Amino acid sequence: MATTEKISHRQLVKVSKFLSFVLRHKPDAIGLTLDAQGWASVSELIKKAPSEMSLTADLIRQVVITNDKQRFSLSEDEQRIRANQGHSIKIDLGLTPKEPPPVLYHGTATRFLASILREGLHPGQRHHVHLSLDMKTATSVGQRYGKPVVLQVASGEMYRQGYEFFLSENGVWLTEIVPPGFLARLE
Ligand code: HQG
Repeated sequence: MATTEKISHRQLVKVSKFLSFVLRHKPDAIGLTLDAQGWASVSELIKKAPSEMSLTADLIRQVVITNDKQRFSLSEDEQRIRANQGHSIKIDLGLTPKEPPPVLYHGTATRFLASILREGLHPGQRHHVHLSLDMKTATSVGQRYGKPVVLQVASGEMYRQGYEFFLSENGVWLTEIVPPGFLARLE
């Protein structure tokens, strides 16, 4: 029983990584087409996915439902799927600007700190800078690249000065850039 669960968890993670790759970064890799809002046809995705994914509509639904960060959304009729954030390809998520909480957090690795405090936060390959609502989430985001460090972002002040913020479907705050003057390092 435990083995079955383990394999199935591993399969869910494998499919989640595959979906992140094609829906956020490289639909071309399997000849998939996304529309302007980032949606892909579920049947086309199943047809074009590598056979080792053993992709089915049911497996896709399981990944969407169980995903730890709720990375994907299915359309109501379950015919289409998209990633909720994190894209490097140009798509329009159709998010409306929204007033952020007074403070947000950005987790990064210590080796990026000097550059960030000098230049501010830049989106890099992605569309937006990603900000977290709490320090715990920010710490785990930072851990992906090395020894984590958390920066506090004066999002309320930025908003008052005219910077736009968006809240993704899965609770990640997005903004275009964060100039260094709105950043403070947390110990
Ligand atoms: C850093 C994950 C030097 C920035 C997470 C980050 C997130 C700079 C890296 C989502 C810099 C970009 C996004 C500057 C920014 N100088 N380094 N001026 N400005 N950086 O992966 O925010 O699991 O593109 O600090 O949970 O780490 O994929 O962004 O370290 O929500 O769903 O450049 O990805 O979600 O890295 O992560 P990323 P991120 P998923």
